[in-house]
Order: sequence, then C-alpha cells, then structure tokens
Amino acid sequence: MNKNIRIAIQKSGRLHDDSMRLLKECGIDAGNSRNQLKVTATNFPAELFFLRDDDIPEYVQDGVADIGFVGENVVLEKNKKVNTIEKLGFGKCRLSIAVPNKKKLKSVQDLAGKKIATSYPNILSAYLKKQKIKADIHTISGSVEIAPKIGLADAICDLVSSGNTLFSNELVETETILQSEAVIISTPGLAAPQQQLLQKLLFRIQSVKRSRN
Ligand code: PRT
Ligand code: ZN
Repeated sequence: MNKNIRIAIQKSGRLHDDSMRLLKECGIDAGNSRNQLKVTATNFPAELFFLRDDDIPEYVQDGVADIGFVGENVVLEKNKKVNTIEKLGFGKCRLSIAVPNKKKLKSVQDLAGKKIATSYPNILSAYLKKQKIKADIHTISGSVEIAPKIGLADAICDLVSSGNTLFSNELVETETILQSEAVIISTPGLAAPQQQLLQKLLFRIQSVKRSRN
C-alpha cells in the first residue's frame, strides 16, 4: 500500500514556481525537479507529479494523484468529481468578457446573437444560460485576444490579471464572470493514510499563509 501522498503540480507555467515555493515553505523539498515527471520528496512522504494544468482535475478525480494544485478556473471548466479544499492565495485572475473598445456594449444583453471566442466554453455557456442570453460560443485553445481583430468573433471571454493584454489588443472588459486563484483539489475517496498527510499539509499551508499576511 502506498504510504505517500501524491501531489499533482503544473509542470511549467504560471502556477509552477508558486506551487513549489509553497511546498518548500511547508518543509517539503523536491530538489531540482523541473525536467522530471515524478519526484519523491526528501523530507515528507510525498510524490510530486508534474502535469499540464488541464489534466490535473482528471488525474485527481481518477485517483492517479491524491491532490492537485490548480486554478479554480480549470477546476470549474473541467467539471470533474473532485473536492476543492483550500485556496492558495496565488494565481489570482478573473474570467471576463471583453469587446473591441470601439464597439462598447451597453449591457450584457447586447451579446445576444454575437460570436464569443473563449477557451472556457463550459463556464461561459453556464453564465449565458443564467443570464438568458443566446450567443454563439467559438472555442479556441489560445490567442483568444486576437479573435475580434481577425474577424473570428465579436467578443471574447478570457482570463485577465493586469489587463495589459486586453489593452494592447484594444479590448475592454464588460463583465467579470469569475474570480479565480490556485486551489487544492482532492480525490473524493481519499484513503486514510493520505487523508492524514493531507491534514498535516493543510496545517502547514495555513501557517505559511498566516505568516505571509
Ligand atoms: O501548459 P499548461 O497547460 O499547464 O499551462 P497553460 O498555458 O494552460 O496555463 P498558464 O500557465 O498560462 O496559466 C495557469 C493558470 O494561471 C491559469 O489557469 C490561471 O488559473 C492562472 N492565471 C493567473 C492566469 C493568468 N493569471 C493570466 N493572466 N492564466 C492565464 N493568464 C493569461 C490570459 O489568458 C491572457 O492571455 O494572461 C493573459 C492576460 O494577462 P494580463 O496580465 O495581460 O491581463
Ligand atoms: Zn493549460
């Protein structure tokens, strides 16, 4: 039986460094692990798996990893059976609808019948449904911000942090759909030894968070 807790972390990208720093501050060291897919921590019974962030909810749902550090935006979009248990205080951003600044929409209702490009079709369609707006969602995996300029869409729905990307693409935010940050998710049927390790880790994370404030 596995005595370690298996933790899924983003392999590279915006959440990698902050995730590793947090683990380190919790006393969990993984050495120089960047190019490996899996490492065993030296001073805590943990294994770290380095994955694409999009894959983390499914790995955690299926119990391949016990817990994962991932953006709440990804958790909600993927809609897997996982428990969200702790906010981590980094990776903060918002998911917003934006339109070309020359075509300022007066209200969200003006999106009716329009084409919206996004990498978050599930979150966006749930939002539009709630607002009773029928719009055409065009799913693309990257460079969403250029979609209006090249005539692919009338509006976009994408993550925003500083707002610089929207600004340089002459887009203006009209609605914020979701505020997001990195969270810990866990597999629904976590075994008792891993549950204990998770409690230990959460205790350390909470004290790191308190000391940062
Ligand atoms: O390779 P992998 O699939 O693992 O990574 P990825 O490229 O899908 O994701 P990555 O590393 O870009 O982002 C990982 C997570 O960081 C996201 O899921 C969010 O939870 C969080 N995060 C925080 C952000 C941003 N801020 C952010 N600004 N993710 C993306 N952006 C992008 C946004 O899509 C837009 O293109 O940055 C641009 C806007 O930034 P500003 O500062 O110009 O507004
Ligand atoms: Zn991704």
